[in-house]
Amino acid sequence: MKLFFNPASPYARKVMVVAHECGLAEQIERIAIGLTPVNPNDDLNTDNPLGKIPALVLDNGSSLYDSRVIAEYLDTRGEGGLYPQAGDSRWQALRRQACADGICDAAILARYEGLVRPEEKRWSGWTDAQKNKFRRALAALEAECPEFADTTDIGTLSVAIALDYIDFRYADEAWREACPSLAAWHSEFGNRDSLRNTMPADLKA
Ligand code: 99T
Repeated sequence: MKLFFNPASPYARKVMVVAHECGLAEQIERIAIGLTPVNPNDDLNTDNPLGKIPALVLDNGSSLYDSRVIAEYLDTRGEGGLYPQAGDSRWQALRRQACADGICDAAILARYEGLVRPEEKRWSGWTDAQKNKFRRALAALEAECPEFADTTDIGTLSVAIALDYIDFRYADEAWREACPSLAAWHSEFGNRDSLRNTMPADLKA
């Protein structure tokens, strides 16, 4: 399998975390590409018409995207057990994954506003609104932290990855002060091998 990948991407990292959890990491050849919405990559566009990473090219030549689809595919193929099969725990795991991905979506949109948009067209109201989205989501995770603190599934792994992404791109964001329970959980949960082995290089101790 070939994975269009970037070390900075929290979505690509989620895929690799699941691959590690499932024992499939060695079967994935990573193809690192850099891109933004206005600097697309032709090879990637062939396999994902949306031009986003991650995209996984299977051995039969077909491709899968986005990270949620790829992660569940790997979990099924590797029998990872990261997706509760029934009941409320399934929906809470999937909803936490959506919350974590939404934190990354908002953080990336705020980042692109400063990185990609021409300076004279930038709008601080947009950036602030995106940051408010991820701050509200972090506050919600702080409130529910006792409910998921002892759980390892696609939801909690995604939350840990989103928190690392905030650290990576928004080092000045004082989320630990605002979310002490989440910070304590993150510090402990982040010791899992799958998370340690996929940490963005700039964040490694
Ligand atoms: O939007 C684009 O055209 C290029 N951006 C991406 O490909 C980002 C890279 S993270 N990926 C996604 O937005 C994928 C989201 C999708 N819902 C999924 O796979 O879950 C780059 C982060 C950074 O550089 O800081």
